[in-house]
Amino acid sequence: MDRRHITSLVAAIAIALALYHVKNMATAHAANAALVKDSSVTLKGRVKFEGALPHPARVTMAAEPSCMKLHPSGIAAEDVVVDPSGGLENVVVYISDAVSASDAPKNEVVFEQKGCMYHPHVLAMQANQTLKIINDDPTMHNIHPLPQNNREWNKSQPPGVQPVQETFPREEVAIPIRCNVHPWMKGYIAVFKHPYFAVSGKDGAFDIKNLPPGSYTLQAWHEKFGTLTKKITVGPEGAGDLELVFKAR
Ligand SMILES: [Cu+2]
Repeated sequence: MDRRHITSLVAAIAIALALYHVKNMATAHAANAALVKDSSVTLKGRVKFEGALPHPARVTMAAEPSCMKLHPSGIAAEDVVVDPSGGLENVVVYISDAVSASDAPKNEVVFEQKGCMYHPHVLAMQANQTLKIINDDPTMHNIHPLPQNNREWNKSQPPGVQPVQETFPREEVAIPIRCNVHPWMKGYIAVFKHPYFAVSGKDGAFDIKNLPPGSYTLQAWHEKFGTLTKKITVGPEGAGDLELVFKAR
């Protein structure tokens, strides 16, 4: 083997070693990324109400015959919805620390006008995520968000037209939504720049997914009962079964 061949051989070995090193680095990096992703947990809990409940309000739709036809004997207002075990529905539960913002998910969230009520009554979404508003009723609605930290608008939506598509660019808990035609229609939309939020279901249960372990401030917002704050520590197993209790004042 002459000197030229030896030089080429040494160069080839050096390149192979370098490639091997790069490959190892990439594997280690991927493993770290997987570790960070896999160590995130689901925060689970329940929101409850304790004490004497406010008198249940009813909505009557006498002012609008087409709505009245759908609910001839009226309908229970949705401002306070508590199940027999005390579970409080429609509470926005979220991490309130300044965690870094993340891109809006590609999927849209749907807010429906059906039976002259809003479905869901309380919606939570990410900033800049697409909000699709549907009118399922045979009557015209006029959807009117009343934000403090976003742009106010209102749009008429006659029956059978295309859904309204909108976004809210800034965080806000929560934006009241009203209908300029039907004063009993009340809903709320909470907007977050991160994905760590949930709305409590019928039994008051909530879960917040993919939360990295750490110390956080958890808040719960209800349209009538205000805001609760709780400091939590999320370990590799989560934070146990959290209970957030609103008490009668
Ligand atoms: Cu309406």
